[in-house]
Formats: sequence, C-alpha cells, structure tokens
Amino acid sequence: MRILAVELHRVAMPLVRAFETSFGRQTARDVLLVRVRTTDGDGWGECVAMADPVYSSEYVDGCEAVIRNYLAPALLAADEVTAESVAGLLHFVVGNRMAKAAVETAVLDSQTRAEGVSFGDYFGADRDAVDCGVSVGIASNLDDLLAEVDGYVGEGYRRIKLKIKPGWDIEPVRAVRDLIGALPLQVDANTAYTRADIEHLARLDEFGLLLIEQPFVEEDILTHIALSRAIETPVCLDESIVSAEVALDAIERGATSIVNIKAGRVGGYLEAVRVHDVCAELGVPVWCGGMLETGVGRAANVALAAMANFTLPGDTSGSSRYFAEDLTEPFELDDGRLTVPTGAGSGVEVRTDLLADWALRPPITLTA
Ligand code: NPQ
Ligand code: MG
Repeated sequence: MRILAVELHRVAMPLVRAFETSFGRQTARDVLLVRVRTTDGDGWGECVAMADPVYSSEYVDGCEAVIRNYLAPALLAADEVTAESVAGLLHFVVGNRMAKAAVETAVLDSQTRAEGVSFGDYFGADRDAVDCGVSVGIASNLDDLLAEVDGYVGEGYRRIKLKIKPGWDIEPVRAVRDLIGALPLQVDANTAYTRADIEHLARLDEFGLLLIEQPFVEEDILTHIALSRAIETPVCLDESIVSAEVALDAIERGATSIVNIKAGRVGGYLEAVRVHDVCAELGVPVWCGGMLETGVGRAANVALAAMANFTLPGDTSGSSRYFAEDLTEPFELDDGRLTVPTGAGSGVEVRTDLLADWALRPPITLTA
C-alpha cells in the first residue's frame, strides 16, 4: 500500500473515577489517535502515552511532535508500506516506541481490514475470549478501597491488582486478601521502591500474591534480581521491558519470572508478539498490560491476550472500568472474560461523531 495521509486526533475522555498510582492521580485520559488513509483503505491506532512523562519518558504532546516531524513524513515518502515494513522505515528514529506503535497499529489495521483478516488471526490467537483482571488505584482509606474492590469482584473480574507505594502496601494487601479469599491478587509499584525496601517487600510473601510488578526504576535490573532472590512472590517487570531483547536479558539474569506485555511500550504489536514468543520459549508466562485504552486500543489488546502464552489474566478490563461511554462499541465482561473481536482488522468501529464531539482540537492532516 501507499500512505496517502496521516491524521492526528486528540480526545479528552473523562474517567469514571480518579485513578491514583505511585506516580500521580489521573482524572481524565488525554488520548492521541492516529488514522492512516491508504491506497488499501483506512486504519486506526491508539497512542498509549500519558499527558505527562510520569509513567514513561514519552508523553502525548511529544508523541504527536515525533509523528508529525519524523514518523509520518517517512511513511508518506515511502513507495510501498506494509505493517511488517513500518519498524524498518522508522528505525532511524531512536526510541519513541509509543509513537511508533500507534503508527504501526494504524497501518496494520488498514492492511488486515483490506485482507479481511482479524487481529486475532494475524497474531495467532488460540482462544475466542480472554480472562480479565482489573487494576485498582491507591485509595484515600481502606474502607473506600474495599468498597471499590468488592464492586469489581461482583462484576466478575478474575484477578485484582492493587497499586502500591511506600506507606500503602502491607495493610491494603492484607485487607483485600481477607475480603477476596482465594481470588488471584497481585500488586504494582510503578517503580516507587528502592534497594533498601527489599526486606519490607518480602513481607508481602504471606499473602500468596501472583506477582509483584516493577518495584524499582526501569533501568535497575540488578535490584530486581536481588529482590527475586529474597522473596517467594514472583517478580514481574513492566516499565523495564521495552523490547524482546531486553525481555530475554532480564529473564536470563533472573530479574523477572513473569512478563507484562504492553504493545505501546515495546514499539507495537509485532514486537509484542516477539516478546510473547521469546517468553514462551523460555517457559515464562506473560499477561497483557493496560494503559487506560479506549476501545481502539482495547480491541487490539484483547486479540493479543488471546495468544497461547498469555496464561495470566490481563489488565484488559471492560470499557466501563474507565469510561462512561467508549469511542467504539463498548467491551463488556461476560463471566469475567472479554470476547476477542472477529471482524477484519481491530474489528471495532470508531464512533467519529463522538470523536468530533470530544475533540480537544481539530484533527491535523499530514500529506506527502
Ligand atoms: C501499569 N496501567 O500497569 C499501568 C499504569 C498506568 C492499568 O495499571 C493514564 C494513562 C493513566 C496510562 C495510570 C494500569 C495511567 C496509565 C496508570 C497507565 O503500570
Ligand atoms: Mg505496571
């Protein structure tokens, strides 16, 4: 195909409840969506970067600038583009994986729609529905936390993940474990701890957690190795895993025994499939992370999470966990699972009326 135009859409989506993590409190999702118009038809991709550079160094205004000034011009100048050739065409730009992922996903959506192939089939999904977990933010007190968790249990979620930070860890985990009994439970620190906290974190062993996610800063593989040796609970990297090579390195060094896969963080769904494959070969289970995606990104995540080695429930929650109304047809839990879309491409349609209503500014159209 040839890329005829790249459109950049910005939408502000209010969250149904504030989401607090160790890096801050979010009340709205400021989303960048990319539409490619090609000789084979249109495709959509969602950029997972946040409004501020607090989870990753990438953030939404930066992604927009990188796409506008570098990524889109490179694709618009190419005679022939396929989803499989995007990474090579964009290789001259260092890093900026979330920006690259959004563009590559839009091309993949266009290509697979034209071929009549679903994302699930393209990725090699081996099931038609995926087990869902939910990520629960830091609350202002234990009563509020338990009420929120109780609501999600009632909705059928198959795994609870608690956000933790120093001062909000042992007691919330104990209270939630007492509430939910044997339901799978895990925690995510988003890099909030240091080497001095290893003994403290080992106290989490008594709660039978599935895993502890990213306690230390993303560059610090060594301290994750030290923690893995000091606790029974499996250590799982999120922020640190930016490619299949890094995943292989972290696994072989004993820093992580389970891997969180987020396509945006690793530069796209093609690389996410490679991370899955590397982990599968080494016998390391994976699960699908989440970045408060709209239906556009959620559809692709659910298809990815249907691959064989995604053996733990993902942060693939229903649309209503985050949004009163989604940008696509909503994803709704059925017995704690989401159904993998079967239509061509991502299998969902963007509600362009809502996109226009909620737009932060008119779309930007880039052409050759
Ligand atoms: C994680 N996600 O696993 C991330 C962190 C995260 C579902 O816990 C706006 C956009 C707010 C992206 C808050 C979950 C966010 C965000 C948290 C990502 O580490
Ligand atoms: Mg995480």
